[in-house]
Amino acid sequence: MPDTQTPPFDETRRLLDELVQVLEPSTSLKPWQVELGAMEQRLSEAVVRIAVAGTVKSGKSTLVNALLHEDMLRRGAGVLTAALTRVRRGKRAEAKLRIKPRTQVHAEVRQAAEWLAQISGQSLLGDLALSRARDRKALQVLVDHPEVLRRVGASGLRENLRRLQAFLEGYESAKPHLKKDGATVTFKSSELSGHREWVTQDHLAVYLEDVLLQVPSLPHPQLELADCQGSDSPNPLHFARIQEYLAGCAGVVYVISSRTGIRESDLRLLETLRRLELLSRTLFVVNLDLSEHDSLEDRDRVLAQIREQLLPWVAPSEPLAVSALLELLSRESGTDTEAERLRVDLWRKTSPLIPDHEAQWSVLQVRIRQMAEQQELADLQAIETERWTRLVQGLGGLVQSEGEPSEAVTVDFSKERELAIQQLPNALDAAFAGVLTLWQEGIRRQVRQLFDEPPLALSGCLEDFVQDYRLPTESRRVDPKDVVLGPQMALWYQDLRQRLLRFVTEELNADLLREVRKLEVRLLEDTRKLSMPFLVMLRELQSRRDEDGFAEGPSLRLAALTRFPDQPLVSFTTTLDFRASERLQGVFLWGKTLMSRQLRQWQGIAEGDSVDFFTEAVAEQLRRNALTSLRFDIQNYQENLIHLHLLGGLQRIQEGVRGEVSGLVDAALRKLGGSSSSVRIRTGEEVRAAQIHAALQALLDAQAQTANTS
Ligand SMILES: Nc1nc2c(ncn2[C@@H]2O[C@H](COP(=O)(O)OP(=O)(O)OP(=O)(O)O)[C@@H](O)[C@H]2O)c(=O)[nH]1
Ligand SMILES: [Mg+2]
Repeated sequence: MPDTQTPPFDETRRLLDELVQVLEPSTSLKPWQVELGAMEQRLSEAVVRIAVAGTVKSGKSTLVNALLHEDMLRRGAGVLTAALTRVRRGKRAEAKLRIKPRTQVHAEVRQAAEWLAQISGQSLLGDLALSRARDRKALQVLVDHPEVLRRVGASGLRENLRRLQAFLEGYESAKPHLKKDGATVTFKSSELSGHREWVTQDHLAVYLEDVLLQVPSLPHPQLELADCQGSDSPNPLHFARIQEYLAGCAGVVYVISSRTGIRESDLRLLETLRRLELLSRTLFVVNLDLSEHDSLEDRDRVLAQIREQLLPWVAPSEPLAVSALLELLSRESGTDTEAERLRVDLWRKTSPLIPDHEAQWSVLQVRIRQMAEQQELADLQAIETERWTRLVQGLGGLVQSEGEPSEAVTVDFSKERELAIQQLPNALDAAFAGVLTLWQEGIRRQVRQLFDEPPLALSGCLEDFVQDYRLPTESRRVDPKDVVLGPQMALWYQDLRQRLLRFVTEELNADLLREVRKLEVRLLEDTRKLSMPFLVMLRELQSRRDEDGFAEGPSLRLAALTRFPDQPLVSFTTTLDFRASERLQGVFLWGKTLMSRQLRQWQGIAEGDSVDFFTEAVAEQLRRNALTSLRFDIQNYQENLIHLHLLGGLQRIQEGVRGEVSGLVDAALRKLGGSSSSVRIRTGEEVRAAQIHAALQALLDAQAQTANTS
């Protein structure tokens, strides 16, 4: 997106500062200054998100680095962290690492430890804290427990074990940054590369919530590129995070390694893109390994195969083929290894694919720019430009440099009219308040529908899944006594939970996220309808009062003005994982009582029959427990969605609209002779004022010209 679309804020601010010197001391320019700041803020916060996604080791990080012309992101990162790295443009290179809040770290440690404790038959302290050396020692004993190590293959256990190990190992380094509400660690200038250690080493990465890189070399000012984790990480939560990010994306760059082509593990990512309706905004990029393909024919064969594999998803598509590593190492980077350098030198000398790579790389850059120049952002820029025009015109009005105040400024409005205008923001508030109850009802009903009724009917799907759950087949060989007294029950519950998480991530999340986005759009539409008459009224009033007239914003601009606030959508998987360990504790204790009763009943029943009967009874009990906790999770998710996300978001939109209305009201009142007629320029400074006026006028003309030419 060209920079010229942004109004010249700096210049306007400079002129404002000069105006302060020229005008009477009693004239406050504070509101104008605040308004200008707010415009810039809104624009700087508006981003177009593009996710760089693909399976593990397809070359995503290498591609992002190549786009930045620098080895900023660590290539070949581990899989334990679920934090994706967002890259934005900043004046200076900087890495901001958000560290998880202390309570979250404790909850995660506790959750992992809980599983291990159940399995090793140990009991855990009530208030386990990483900050106590004694507790860390106890956790270490748990991690090294022979029983845990013996059963490490069980579903989900290895993941918990690795997580707990990582927390313990990284504790000393993370300790200074563990704060109640989380903390941000910033790496700048010469220390910048220090952030890599945090991202790549599991024992540090496990403490990370989120990574934000700011780099001057990002090609577009309002682009956010996200380097996602490999989509085939075995932990369903990692994939859920990727889905959550994708749900708010404008486009996707999908990286496929030419070494592997489309694999089984690509299918679920493709399916997610399809369900989120992102396939049409996905750019497929084949990362060519130049060591693998020594002729054009060979490359074309690989590309043809990939194209064919993609056919069921996107038809007909021509993936771009580039070598991210070649592109990256062709620039000065400094962190590449000797082996890499030699490899690239060899490619440069021998590979017949280089000219094509160069052409395709240019296309890739253009396509990314096109994705970034997305309508939504263009709309937002148009709105801010319109506001800025109003502001500069208003300032121009203050500087009556060319003699007499114009007719328009002195036109008299009746007091009633002025009062009516003043009342507009309050009237809008009243209108919002009036429909809020209705909205609340509507939102509640629609969120419930997602779970209870077609087309999604998620509750039914979830219940079916749980009802169909069977214990792993080897369970038949388990001695009932093991279940009651040993770790078996915990392992089974863990197994069910893991499968459920995977099912939700793969089958339900994407549909749910998409539907919630649609719900947001409908709510925006309602808000727009409601606020429209107020804005139209004010605009009309303004345009009639204003000599030059206003570039009238079509209703589309209003839709963009009331975009849903930039809040990540939380997927159901995340809620499902929340407090799972506490629930386990309850289930486990409860299960134990039940099972000991059952065991007593079976004393005396013939051996062979009892085992089958017993495992079926356990499975039934697990299913019932799981259903109870699932219903609780659904309710929890719905409440958060309704209150924190939708209603909270609506409130922020309303504040935005109200701000807009108040701004227009102020401007209208100023025109009605309020402040402008009282402004007098001090003698002797009129020449300066005339210059300022001319400068403001020139700014407006220049802006109008760029708008016409672009
Ligand atoms: N030989 C060869 N190596 C490559 C190529 N592209 C990337 N690599 C290397 O492969 C490794 C993995 O690349 P990454 O860019 O980290 O892959 P990724 O998709 O980000 O991997 P994850 O984040 O772990 O999913 C790095 O060491 C890269 O330097 C290529 O075209 N050829
Ligand atoms: Mg990577």
